[in-house]
Amino acid sequence: MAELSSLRRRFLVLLFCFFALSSLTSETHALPDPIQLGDDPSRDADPASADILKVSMMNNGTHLTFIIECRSAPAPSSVRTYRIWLDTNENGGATTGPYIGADWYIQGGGAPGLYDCSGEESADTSTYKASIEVKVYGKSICLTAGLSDIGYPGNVKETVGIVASTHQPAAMLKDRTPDTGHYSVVHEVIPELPWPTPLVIMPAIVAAIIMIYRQRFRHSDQPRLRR
Ligand SMILES: [Ca+2]
Ligand SMILES: [Ca+2]
Repeated sequence: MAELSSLRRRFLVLLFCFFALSSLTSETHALPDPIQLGDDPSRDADPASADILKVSMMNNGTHLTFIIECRSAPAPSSVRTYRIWLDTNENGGATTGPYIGADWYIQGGGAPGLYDCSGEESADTSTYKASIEVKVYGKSICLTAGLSDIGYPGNVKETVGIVASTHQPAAMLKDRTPDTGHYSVVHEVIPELPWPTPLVIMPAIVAAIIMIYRQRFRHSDQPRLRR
């Protein structure tokens, strides 16, 4: 009977470890703390859902995520888009648009995706490069693109230029941050959590959990000599 109870507990431990591992895997993919790139004035654009207040970025070593916070919940649609412009190459880049010199833009709304705008006359003639992930949380929209899709690390210069913008209707500029110029992020900041790291960390954490529970069960499985 005691053995059956012990087996049941061990089964529960394995179940717990499975869920802990699942949770860690998804957290590691989402995760690191955002780096705030800058604030933008409130009410310098209408509607509120296209008025940028703040832009941040984070990465997990394989993907870059940009978070654009607006005055009200972002609403990407066929007529309202949210873009992150990246200047990653030393030469060339867009010749028109909110960020002249940008090589890429990541777009939420419209036809979402990563677009190559290097050397294009207009952002509207840019070339679709890869799919992205678009999510809206409260008043923020998160745009996630693969680092390898922008040519990282080989084709990314030492300092990357970044601009966030909103457009409505179609490609007409609504808001831009910063209002002039661009944010700069050093190349070395991009990979914060290189991919092999989770492979080392996760098994170590799971092993620690198993050891702790084994210790506890060993104690509780011992026969009680007295009350
Ligand atoms: Ca604004
Ligand atoms: Ca602005």
